[in-house]
Amino acid sequence: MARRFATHERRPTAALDGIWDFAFLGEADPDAVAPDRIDFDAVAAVPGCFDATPAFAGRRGLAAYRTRLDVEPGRQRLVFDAVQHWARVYWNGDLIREHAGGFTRFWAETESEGGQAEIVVLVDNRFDERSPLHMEHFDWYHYGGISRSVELQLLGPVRIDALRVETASVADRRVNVRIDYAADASGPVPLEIVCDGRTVLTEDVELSTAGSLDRAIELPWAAPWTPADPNLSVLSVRLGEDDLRERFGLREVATANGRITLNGEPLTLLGVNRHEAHPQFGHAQPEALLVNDVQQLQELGCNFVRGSHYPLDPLFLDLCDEAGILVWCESIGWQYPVEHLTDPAFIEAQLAHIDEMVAASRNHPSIILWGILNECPSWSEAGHPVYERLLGRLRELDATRPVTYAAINALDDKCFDLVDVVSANTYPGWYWADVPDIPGELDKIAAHVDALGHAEKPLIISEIGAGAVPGWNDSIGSLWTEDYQARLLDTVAGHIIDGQDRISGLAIWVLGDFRTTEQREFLLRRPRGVNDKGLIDEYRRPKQAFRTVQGHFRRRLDDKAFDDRTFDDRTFENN
Ligand code: ADA
Repeated sequence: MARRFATHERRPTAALDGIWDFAFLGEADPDAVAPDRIDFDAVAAVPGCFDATPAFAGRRGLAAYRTRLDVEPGRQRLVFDAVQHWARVYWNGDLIREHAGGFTRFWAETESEGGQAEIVVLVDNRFDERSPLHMEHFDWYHYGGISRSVELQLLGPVRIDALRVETASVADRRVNVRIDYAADASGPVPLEIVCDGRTVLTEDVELSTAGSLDRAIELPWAAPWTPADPNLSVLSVRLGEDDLRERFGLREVATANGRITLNGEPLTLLGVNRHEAHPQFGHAQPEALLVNDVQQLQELGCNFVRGSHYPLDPLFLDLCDEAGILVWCESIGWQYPVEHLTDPAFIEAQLAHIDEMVAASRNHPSIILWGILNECPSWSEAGHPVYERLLGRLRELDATRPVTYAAINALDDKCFDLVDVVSANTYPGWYWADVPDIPGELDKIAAHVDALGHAEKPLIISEIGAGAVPGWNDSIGSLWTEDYQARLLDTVAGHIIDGQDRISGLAIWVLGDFRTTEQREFLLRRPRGVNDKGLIDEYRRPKQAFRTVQGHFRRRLDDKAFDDRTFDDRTFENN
């Protein structure tokens, strides 16, 4: 896949990225479409979003992608890093996989006798019961297409399906490794683990037809991963004739005395939210754009980015690992109504999506926090069990990271008892109140959270911001001007950094402008059809506020004493 390291050295893999045949089928019902009867009259880039291209701009409906290639005989695995947002995969006319939900990796498998293979993928970007995670009213435009890389892998009789590397102890340079495998037959095979080019384990293991192998590994040479010194290691596992490689960093995340800590050091998180969207590429982020975004985060002086509001591109996470940028990784969500949230089909789809998110991204050291359900009904009694279930799933999957969600109204929230980190979205000075009220509004949230008995939990302002039409100013600094946005964010950053010490994280809304939903009521509140609370516009050109925020963030990052305030270290414990 498009990563910063090879995930396989032994397993034969072929990148399928490139130009595929394409057909837009519009209103067609996928059940009524025969893959061999499609008239492929156009082409599309993979990865790419068809509705961001001039020929199919803004089209919503069913689309078909096709590619052909020669394959060796054997078990084939097609790996999709993301398809927006419903997919059905055919191999030489046979249906081999259906998948609902964008932004996460899934795979489709089949046996082949070899020779030419024709792969057809039906892709649907409509809002219907097939795609319970995606809703039209979300405040972003749902682009459709095969939006991330596709790879074909040839599998042998033993398959490594997942490799998890968790830091057991930074001090002892020890990690726990779990290898999930499947095998055609039980029996002994060699296991070899190599880390950073050094063989750390060789043995023969007795496999069953599916299972996990757990090993503890010491890496005395490895240096810890920190934002200032993001040291990375690559672990290669060979099992029988198969292999899998993952990159990781030695680091421990914890919470203590109202702060998130990394390797025992309390963190102050200063950053932004980030959508993966571009007017020309939709949710498909060209590599150059990902590099651009990371450079702009660094230029801004960020040490933190919240992936709003879905799992981010694995390559972006690789770049954050290398840049030492701390990441909040969250499952898809945006103000689902209560009835939706409590629908069993929705809950099942969220659980599957969370499983895929964690499986695809758990080894990134940059991810320090898992999140779910942005601005959903955590204010309702009915929401509580749903939050409990989904946060519980995250904890089951990964006991090493704290969990959170962004609350829409912290003063009315009912689920803060369920999280390790309290996070509040708030828009004083924009949707209500005035700029001078902002410090008081933020302090009110902090006091409320403490009064609820959560003073020990870290508190993050997970969204705050103002709209600014790029290039727009007037003589009085009114709403929608760059002046107003800069003034508001100056007050926010000034207060959080210098005016208080309870809130230890800030994610400004938002790094870049992005297109919003086509729903009329939204468009009336979003000039240009764009959510323009970006510090940069949708083409990444800085607005005035970029420099204002940069002044605050850079000053803080340069002030080494700021994070040296001492707190007792307490390893994060799952409850
Ligand atoms: C919310 C939401 C964001 C965005 C923002 C805004 O906080 O979480 O996705 O819609 O409001 O711009 O109003």
